[in-house]
Amino acid sequence: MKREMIALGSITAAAALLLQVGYTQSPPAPATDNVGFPANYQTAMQVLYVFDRPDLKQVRTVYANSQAVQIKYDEDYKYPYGSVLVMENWRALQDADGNPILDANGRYQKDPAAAPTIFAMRKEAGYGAPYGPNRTGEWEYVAYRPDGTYQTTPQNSFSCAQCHRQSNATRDWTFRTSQTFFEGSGATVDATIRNYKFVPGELHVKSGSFVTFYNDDVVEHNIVDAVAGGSDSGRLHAGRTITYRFDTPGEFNFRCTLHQNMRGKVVVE
Ligand code: HEC
Ligand SMILES: [Cu+2]
Repeated sequence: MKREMIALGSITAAAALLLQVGYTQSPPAPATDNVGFPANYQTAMQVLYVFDRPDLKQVRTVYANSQAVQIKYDEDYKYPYGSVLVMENWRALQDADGNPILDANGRYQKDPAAAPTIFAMRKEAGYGAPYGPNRTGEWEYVAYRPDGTYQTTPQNSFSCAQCHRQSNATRDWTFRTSQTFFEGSGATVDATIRNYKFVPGELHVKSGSFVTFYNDDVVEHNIVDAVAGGSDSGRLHAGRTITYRFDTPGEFNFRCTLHQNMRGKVVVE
């Protein structure tokens, strides 16, 4: 049972009080589990993308079954019936201060002492109707623990549908599955390229740090060392990320050679 939240607007204080104490029922959701526990997802399914969630300090690995991996990017992509997407949420290995300990590629690592939660969504013909106003196409959702018990029951999975409505039908109600098309690595982002600008234009890091750039623009850019013969990222299309490791103290000036006056700097301390 959840207390109803209302925007007060123009209603009177007395009416607001009445509404506040009124309770509402949970939004509609499927009564039975039509998704099914994906017991062997780690071996039977393919990794679509790995996303490091800095706020939750989690490694999120998204797997797709053989139907779901078939989709190709175009303006309006649709997962075939029988598609199952699994997102494994795993606590990131952390140091004593709670900072994620990065691997050799600058990525979060799974904490071997932790157990994951397994979020699953399945698409079949006619699925999803029980969600009523929160329906997201023909997908149904459930979350499990590794032993197959429920983290989120079918009855409570309206919360999944409600949030996935923030995606849209064009992306078939998924969020980051396009990372695979655009080669976004899912590493936490330190700097972006946006509207023909490096944001921020100057970064200060300790030596040994990883810096991930994400092209959050609509066109290609590159990252080329201002010193002749230095590193060159090659063309980075929209949505792509690239990670560098800075070991030597000093100033590294770089630019985009495709656009005049696009410059940035990393200062290694
Ligand atoms: C608060 C919003 C929210 C809720 C609630 C939510 N999701 Fe998601 N889900 C996301 C976002 C955003 C992503 C992309 C990864 C990220 O940003 O962490 C995602 C990704 C996924 C993916 C991987 C495919 C994709 O869309 O990229 C699956 C599978 C998934 N969610 C299932 C579920 C299930 C099952 C539930 C309910 C138990 C659920 N989600 C609840 C927001 C949500
Ligand atoms: Cu550029």
